[in-house]
Amino acid sequence: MTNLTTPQDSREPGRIILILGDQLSHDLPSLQIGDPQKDCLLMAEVAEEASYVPHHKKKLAFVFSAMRHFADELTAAGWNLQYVRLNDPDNSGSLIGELDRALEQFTATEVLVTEPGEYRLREALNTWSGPARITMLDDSRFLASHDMFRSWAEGRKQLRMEYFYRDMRRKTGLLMQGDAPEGGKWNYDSENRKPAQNDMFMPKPLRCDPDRITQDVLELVEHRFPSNFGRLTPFWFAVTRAAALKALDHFIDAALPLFGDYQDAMLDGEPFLYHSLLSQYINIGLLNPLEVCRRAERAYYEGHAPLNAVEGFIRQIIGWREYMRGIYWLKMPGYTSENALGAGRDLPEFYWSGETKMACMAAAITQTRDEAYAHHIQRLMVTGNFAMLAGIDPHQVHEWYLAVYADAYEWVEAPNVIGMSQFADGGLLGSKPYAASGNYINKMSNYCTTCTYDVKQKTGPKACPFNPLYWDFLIRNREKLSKNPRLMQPYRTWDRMSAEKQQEYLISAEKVLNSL
Ligand code: FAD
Ligand code: DLZ
Ligand code: SF4
Repeated sequence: MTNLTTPQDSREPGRIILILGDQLSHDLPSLQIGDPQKDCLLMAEVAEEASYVPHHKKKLAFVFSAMRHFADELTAAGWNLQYVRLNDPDNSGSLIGELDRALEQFTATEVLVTEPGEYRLREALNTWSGPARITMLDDSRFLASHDMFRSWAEGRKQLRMEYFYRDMRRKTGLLMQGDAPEGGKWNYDSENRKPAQNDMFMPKPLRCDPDRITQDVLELVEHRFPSNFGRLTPFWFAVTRAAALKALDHFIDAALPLFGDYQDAMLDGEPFLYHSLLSQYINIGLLNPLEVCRRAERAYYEGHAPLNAVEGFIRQIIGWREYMRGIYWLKMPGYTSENALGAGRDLPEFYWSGETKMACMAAAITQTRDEAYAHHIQRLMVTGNFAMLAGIDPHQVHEWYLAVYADAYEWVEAPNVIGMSQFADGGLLGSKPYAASGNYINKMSNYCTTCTYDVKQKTGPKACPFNPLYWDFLIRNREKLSKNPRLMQPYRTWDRMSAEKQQEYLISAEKVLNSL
């Protein structure tokens, strides 16, 4: 660890450049304009960031280890860097406190920081009244600036991702032939909804052995956060850019060709399928989203992966990921407290233990506990769907997701949870709630084959809980949802049911809810 010193030979005071734990990119704007001869870098592991939600142990280890490796790279590149460890005796516990402390040691009139990803931290820095002025730079690692997104959103009745995505294709030129999309269509999702089979070859994600730095961090996390959720070991995430680039190559070679086909599939015992597991590396800054997309695009033009896979993959990154960030900054503050459906039930304890007889929920939660990972359909259609059907308080659901995934930062997690998954923003993001009965899960997975419950039974003690909860959800929210054109059909189906059948559904749902 180095201490900040004012360089002897500088005629004018340098700046302090604060690098946050998810800004581990050598092309970070503040590093690009910083001067290694004069400026000092500050990185700090602090209790406040480590505990604003009870992060998964693997997520904590990932962030701290990647921060330490990145700090070593910056020092080797000639920067004067102060790195504060979590257990340093003088650690004040917050990033603002560490900034104040650094300014006691290093004369600086300016603090340079790339805009934090989360509103909370941006506010803390913007309202800081320390002895230097803060200059906040736009985060150029995103394609759409706040202004660009705001002007795209302005005047639109509905903010549909698909149209935003097309603009991002035009802006980047990814999979474009002049003004036209490659292959003649913008979106190949209709080819991407196949269920997976047990006997398919499943590529495993690249696993990296922990080095000395990671081992120290693993000990630190176990010691400081013994009762946090999640299994700490085996720990195999990449924690450097070099290793993350290998993980990217591995995904492109082994999984991308079938990524599209099985994107929505779920299979017991196969937590990763053909997914990339790159979100934690992109979000923390080890990989640049555009370089990831260009790499996938190359695989298409070299004939290694088909268009449905490559287009689908690129859409997730330049479409959904950028769009989610745009929504977050458009709607904060206040977005994380939205609760359009007035849901108020507490998050069931089994979200932390995985102890439930519902096989799909147990699989998604135990996998989350073990890997700090679940893929999109598990997050959306299993744990998210259940929470929405059961009427769980969306803020509690939001805090759970923010804590348990290695890739979770509020700017991307909150729109996915509050908006896409819980419909708590009243439909800003989705044209209808992602509500589904057990039938959907049965179609897209093999979980139901080993479940205590029977997915075919609609009511009664053996019935799949998703079945009565689905109807209960629609009826509970009839006033708010029945005018939605995409829900007309289910409401008509309900109205055609006999009163006894309706009653059976509602009684079964009540029993499930009372047992939570
Ligand atoms: P892949 O399936 O391989 O997808 C490729 C990449 O596309 C991902 O790495 C990611 O960068 C991007 N991507 C895909 N879908 C989305 C999306 N909906 N929003 C933003 N980026 C997307 N993603 C996060 O990065 N952090 C979160 O905290 C997060 N929380 C979520 C919560 C819920 C309820 C839901 C439904 C989705 C959430 N997502 C989140 C989106 C998505 O589930 C993850 O990005 C994805 O599962 C990460 O795994 P992967 O890298 O294997 O993704
Ligand atoms: C997620 C996280 C954690 C667990 N710890 C730290 C930390 O100790 N120091 C730090 O600078 N950043 C950490 N982070 C990432 C920040 O929470 C993240 O930069 C903000 O949430 C903004 O996205
Ligand atoms: Fe999940 Fe219902 Fe299938 Fe059981 S029967 S795995 S609860 S969908």
